[in-house]
Amino acid sequence: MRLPEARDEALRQPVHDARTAAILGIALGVCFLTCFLTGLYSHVQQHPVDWLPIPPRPASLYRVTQGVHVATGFAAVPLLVAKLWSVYPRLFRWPPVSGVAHAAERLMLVPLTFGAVFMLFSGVANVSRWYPWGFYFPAAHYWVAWITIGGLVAHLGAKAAVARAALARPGHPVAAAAPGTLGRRGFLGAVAVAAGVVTVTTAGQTVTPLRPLTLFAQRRPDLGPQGVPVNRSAVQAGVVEAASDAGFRLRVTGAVARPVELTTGELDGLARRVAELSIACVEGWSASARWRGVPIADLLTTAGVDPDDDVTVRVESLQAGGRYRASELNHLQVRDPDTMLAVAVNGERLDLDHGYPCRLIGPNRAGVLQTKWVRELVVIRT
Ligand SMILES: Nc1nc2c(c(=O)[nH]1)N[C@H]1C(S)=C(S)[C@@H](COP(=O)(O)O)O[C@H]1N2
Ligand SMILES: [Mo]
Repeated sequence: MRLPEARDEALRQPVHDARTAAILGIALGVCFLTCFLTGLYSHVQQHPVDWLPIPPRPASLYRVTQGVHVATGFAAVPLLVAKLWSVYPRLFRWPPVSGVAHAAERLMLVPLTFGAVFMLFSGVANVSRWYPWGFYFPAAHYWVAWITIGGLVAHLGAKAAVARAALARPGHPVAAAAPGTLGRRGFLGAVAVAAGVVTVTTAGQTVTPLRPLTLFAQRRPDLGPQGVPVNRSAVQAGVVEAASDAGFRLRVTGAVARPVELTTGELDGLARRVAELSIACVEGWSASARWRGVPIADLLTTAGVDPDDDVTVRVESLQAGGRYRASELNHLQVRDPDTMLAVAVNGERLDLDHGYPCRLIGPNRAGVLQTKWVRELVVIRT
């Protein structure tokens, strides 16, 4: 069979018709937009902007948004494969374009398709801690997201009318599948099952009841010292010696009336605040634990700073290098009594791998911002 006939024959199959493409497009669009918005939130957590300070409440917001981000990203993989399968015969239409507007519309499919494939591939690889590339993942993942969403919006605009018409018709006049091939229902059903299975086996890393089903998750949230996974160990961070040094002092410096220095024992004596808070990693796993620590606001008061003044705090780790050796607390987070330097977790002294002698833990913060092995709080007046 020659190509045009093969194409026309394929397009008559319900799995390749406009109705199937529209249904898959809607499912994929919902996944992508949800993934995009939760991704933007994660970006603003990690790259704070002055006009939109991240509030510390609700405490578990980031845990939910990032869980949804990773789950919708994973669910989109089978949906995208199905969508590309459904529309690929259209690639061979002849002539390829029927005018300038149509040419522009088809051209926008290039950033949309490559962007979508890149986003899902890089996201899944990142969650699997596989980095087969030379670029910095968060920056690439962020910028290609805008390109992809741009392509998606253009595509939605171009296809809205066609999709609406295809959905309004109850079925294609020639909707019967060729013998031995899948009909629309069978195909969409299989795709839905695949997306569901992928979601359920991924979400276990953050939704406790699904934990036994965890398959596509790199972390079981309950594995690790003190029932919390470890992202970077003390050995990997090169802090074993500094963190175990009996001469350790936590320092509060910067715009303070009285600089403060506290020994590990003094910190422990001040650590009377207990809160149930979660570590919610950008990679989608999360784990809740009971932390005991000293509220940052108390440490500021000791240093002669009124935490109700507009101050931010830079939290510095003993770790010498690495991207996550420091983080910032905005003025809202500084005032929250549960934003603290923890010295104990789940009733035990903090494990070296969880940040002994003390680590930052606060409500509604991305895991990367929960700095471990804290040595200094630098107060900044805004
Ligand atoms: N100093 C330092 N703190 C750090 C990190 C790091 O690499 N160095 N990793 C962060 C990341 S990415 C996460 S998810 C949490 C994990 O904390 P945990 O290992 O106690 O679970 O610690 C954060 N704090
Ligand atoms: Mo993380």
